Amino acid sequence: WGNDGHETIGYIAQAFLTSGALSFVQEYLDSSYDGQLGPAAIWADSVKYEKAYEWSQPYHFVDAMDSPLSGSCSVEETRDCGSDGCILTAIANYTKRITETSLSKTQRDEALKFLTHFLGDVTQPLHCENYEVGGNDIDVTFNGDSDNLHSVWDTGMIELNLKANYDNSVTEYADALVTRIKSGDLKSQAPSWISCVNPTEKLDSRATISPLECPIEWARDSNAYDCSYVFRYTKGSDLVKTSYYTGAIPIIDVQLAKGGYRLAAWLNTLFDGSS
Ligand code: DCM
Ligand code: DCM
Ligand code: DCM
Ligand code: ZN
Ligand code: ZN
Repeated sequence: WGNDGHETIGYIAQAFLTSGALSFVQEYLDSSYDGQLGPAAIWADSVKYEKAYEWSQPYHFVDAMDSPLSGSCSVEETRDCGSDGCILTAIANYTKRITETSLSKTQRDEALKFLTHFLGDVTQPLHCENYEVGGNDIDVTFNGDSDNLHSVWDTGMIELNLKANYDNSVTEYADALVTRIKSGDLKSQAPSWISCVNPTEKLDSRATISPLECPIEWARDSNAYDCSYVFRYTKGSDLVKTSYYTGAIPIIDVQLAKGGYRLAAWLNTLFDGSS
């Protein structure tokens, strides 16, 4: 996701933090973010092209080597997560590091900022896809402009939706999604988004469940949209003039809502012992 998507996810998560997780955020998050996960959610993108953080570039996605155009979607850690790591191993790594009391405050702050970002990116269907470099190499027309399919999902459709329906305000959009989760149309499905969440159990070396289990489940959930929707656009037509954009908005809403709700549940489980 682009900045708007990540900020939306951070603000949604903030609304569902319980006391221990909120205390951790307030104590450990770089004070320039004022205890807010929304603005902190874009930090990982702001550093990834710096030499000192180049290693983190592959952590933003997993290149699923499936065949979405043939209707075959799948994510496999051994097949798809390169030796440099991917979003699956990054989430596992930073989940462990955020709880490690031997690490410095700065290291745990970075772990929090990485988790806040990667639990977001894992809900972007094209961040869980190898085909055409996650859609980066697919040229499309969006709202009269030349763009690529990946960028349209990261940024273009969210920006247009914000402008058309939310006063160009990320916080207004996040608030609307929070209300839909708490008492609206997303309430009944929200528990299923966090069915995997129990990071302390996953991190327990005695447990048989791998720390990759939840990230893999989340990546597969996103990747399924690559078969059901993402690549089913009409070639040569503006994505806004066809029904592609209108059909994508409910998917984007639910994916951003999932990212925020899961991030809160993840931190709540780590720092409050229950989700
Ligand atoms: N680093 C990392 N993940 C990697 C490679 C490096 O987190 N896959 C971090 C660890 C070090 C810093 O980057 O703090 C520089 O590492 P090194 O000096 O070992 O290259
Ligand atoms: N880092 C990491 N995984 C490791 C070691 C380090 O992701 N196994 C990251 C955590 C910090 C960054 O590298 O965000 C810098 O680490 P250090 O403080 O160790 O230089
Ligand atoms: N990206 C991806 N899968 C890849 C390569 C890149 O999902 N195999 C994402 C990361 C960025 C966007 O695509 O969100 C553009 O990447 P870059 O800036 O590295 O070209
Ligand atoms: Zn992207
Ligand atoms: Zn990213």
